[in-house]
Amino acid sequence: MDDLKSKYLGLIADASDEAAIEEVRLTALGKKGEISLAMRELGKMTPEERQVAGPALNAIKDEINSALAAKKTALSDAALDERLRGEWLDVTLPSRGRRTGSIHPISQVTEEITAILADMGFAVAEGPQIESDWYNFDALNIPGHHPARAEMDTFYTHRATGDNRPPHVLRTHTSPVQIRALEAQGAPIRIIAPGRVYRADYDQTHTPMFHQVEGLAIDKGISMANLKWTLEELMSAFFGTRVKTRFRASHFPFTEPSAEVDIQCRWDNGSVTVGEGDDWLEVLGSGMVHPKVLQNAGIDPNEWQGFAFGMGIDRMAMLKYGIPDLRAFFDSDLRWLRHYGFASLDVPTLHGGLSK
Ligand code: 2U9
Repeated sequence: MDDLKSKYLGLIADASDEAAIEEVRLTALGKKGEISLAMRELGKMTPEERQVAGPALNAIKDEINSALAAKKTALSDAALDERLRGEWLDVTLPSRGRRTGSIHPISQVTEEITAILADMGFAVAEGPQIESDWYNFDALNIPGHHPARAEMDTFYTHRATGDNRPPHVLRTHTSPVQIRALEAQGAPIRIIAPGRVYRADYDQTHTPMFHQVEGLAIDKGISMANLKWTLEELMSAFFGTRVKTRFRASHFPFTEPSAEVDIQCRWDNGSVTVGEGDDWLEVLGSGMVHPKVLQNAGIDPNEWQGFAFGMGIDRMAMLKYGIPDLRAFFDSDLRWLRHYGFASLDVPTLHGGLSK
């Protein structure tokens, strides 16, 4: 009995992994294990012999079982220790610096202009960038022979042969958004439409995609005086200083009368300062909405009238933040974006400041 016991305790001590332990267990205590077979022999013994051998075998069985369990625990503790030694981590080390992204100047300026006009009661309207001829041109009183409709300036969608649906255009201004909103909501209305627009033009001062904000206010008794105040306030709030404006008579198909709006500025050796000096810079188009445009949107021009205006966001961003090259806006150059970008949590508001 003692030999049996020391044999298995020795085997257990020598076992180096779980598989080896299991093998020892089967050899000793499995169905055909040595201890199990010995226990079966108990039946053939005399009662006296059995009284001695029974408890002794049971004691060996218990001892082997607890030696197996202890060895298993020891092995898994050792494995865990080994793993912890390999996966050791110094949590007191300083963290790695993480690059933060930045808000593009065009997004920033869109938010700034939106904050100023929202404070005056204008709501933001949005619409599709692929438009029908009707919403982009006809509804705005832009006739079929107008140069803006020439294929040279406008991106037309391509149609497969046999597709007879009328072609669409990439919107050339955000005015169709306002026609749709006016048609859907009726008058009175005060909305602005910021967004991407497309014109087939590419040089120093033009990119085929650029950004506009247009505004529209329709009510009873709206005049050019309301328009002039709104734009002067907008420019002063945007540039953060009192900015004089100058209205020059102009012509657009969708407004009558129409005016181009200049802001006061000064040029010194190639760079421009807004709100000072005796020079003028054209930044806005505007006018009283043409009666035909109101009619096209289902509004009675004898009852309602109002003003509209439009400006290029990209140009406003260049002016305010001294960005010299328009095309750099769309180069996705990370160094440029880090230099001209804005902190993502500095959301422009009138109370918090439009920009830091
Ligand atoms: C409706 C009626 C009238 C919007 C207007 C302009 C004048 C204008 C240009 C400024 C620079 C476009 O980005 S730019 O090239 N815009 O001169 N836009 S009035 O008139 C509207 C709009 C909607 C229903």
